[in-house]
Amino acid sequence: MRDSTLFAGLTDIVGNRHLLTDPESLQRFGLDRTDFWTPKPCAAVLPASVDEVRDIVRLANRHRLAIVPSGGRTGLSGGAVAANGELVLSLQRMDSILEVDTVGRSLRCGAGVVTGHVHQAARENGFYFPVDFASSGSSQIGGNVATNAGGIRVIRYGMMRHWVQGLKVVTGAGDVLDLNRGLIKNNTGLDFRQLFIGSEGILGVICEVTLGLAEPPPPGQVMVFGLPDYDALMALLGEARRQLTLSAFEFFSDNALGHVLARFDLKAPFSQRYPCYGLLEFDRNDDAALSLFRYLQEQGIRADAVISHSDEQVASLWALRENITESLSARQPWKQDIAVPIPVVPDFIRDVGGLIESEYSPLEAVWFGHVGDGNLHLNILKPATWDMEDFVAQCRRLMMSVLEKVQSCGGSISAEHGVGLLKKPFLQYSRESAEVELMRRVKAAFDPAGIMNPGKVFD
Ligand code: 2HG
Ligand code: ZN
Repeated sequence: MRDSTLFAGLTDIVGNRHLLTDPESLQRFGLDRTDFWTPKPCAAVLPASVDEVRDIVRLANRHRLAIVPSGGRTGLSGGAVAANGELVLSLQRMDSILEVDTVGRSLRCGAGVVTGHVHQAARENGFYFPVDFASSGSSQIGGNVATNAGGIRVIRYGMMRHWVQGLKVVTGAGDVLDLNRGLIKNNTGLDFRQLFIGSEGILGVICEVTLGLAEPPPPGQVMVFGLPDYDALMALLGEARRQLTLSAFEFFSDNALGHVLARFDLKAPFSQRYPCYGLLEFDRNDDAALSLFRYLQEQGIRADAVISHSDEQVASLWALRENITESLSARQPWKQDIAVPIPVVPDFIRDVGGLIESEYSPLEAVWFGHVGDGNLHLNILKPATWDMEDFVAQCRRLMMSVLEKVQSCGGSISAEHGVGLLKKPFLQYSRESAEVELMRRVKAAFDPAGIMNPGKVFD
């Protein structure tokens, strides 16, 4: 009975065509890029305006119906999973660039705009939007804000938070708030815009976003180094920051490269293999790049390097790094997205790698990520013969040890992917119980009925 009045109400708001209940849609809208849950939303609703979002949230409050806000569903922590009969509220029809202010250097758009379209709109207007990652062709700006997305250029440009100048949101109570209105300066008490950035849908629905735009960077160059160990990688990072204007400093382990080369038709960077690789992007500077290589030689580090001389070479070197996630997906990896203080990186990888080899064989650990930010992606691959249940049990046991190490070195259990469902059981390794209690109270202030993405981040 509830369903028929509810669905009639939703249809009144968005029209018949934009309320989806067929099995294929429920499957598609109920999942992000995680493999561990079975999608089971009651429906997916696709509003086209802030007013429609507001009306849906108010209706859901009356029906005590949980809402899962949904962007491009490229998340890796289960933040957009709907496995409990929730209503998925997709922003995909709110996909317009609403305004580009070329004097104030900002862009206002619907939350459903694909990240890559923001890059393109910025470029067409003579600017640059620097938050970028492998999934930018399908992720959406609202989801990027809700997860405070990071990606490959954080070392120079910071995370999404750095670029958000304004947000139009509908709170869980159904109020429309225009947060900061795109202003650069606005010291008028608590800045709720900041609370919504990284909130993973638990406070309300992000409907519109105003983003700052950057000056386009000078022409860039990419260099990949083959290195003997992680100490050499960190020596390279220190010197590269002295000599070059870096926009990315990434790394990957040799088995990560092996998976990419096995899956994609790409050329290995060197004739021999190295235990790890550093990928640097920087403002073109051939002399400094050469002197960086000489520096490694002077330090007695046996390294190899390749440098790009064309846009095609830039793309093919980046492909070695950006295709790692895709190359591993068939192995249903258990993903960790850890932040540690930069000086700790070599010992951390050695200790955790050693633990996995000695106590968790045949689990395979693949390391890569944004090492210039202290952000390590650890993917544990499921052995083909194991069933999922055994694999998850082993990974959870392993994660206890890994996350104890993260905690003891002052790191974070989620550098950029968020907590969602996947890391909820481990939140106490990064946040005090007093902090989690405060989060609960903040959520209750914005979402008194507790309908917004319940069960995500904390219970
Ligand atoms: C990346 O840096 C993404 O490529 C995905 O954050 C990381 O697949 C992963 O674990
Ligand atoms: Zn990443």
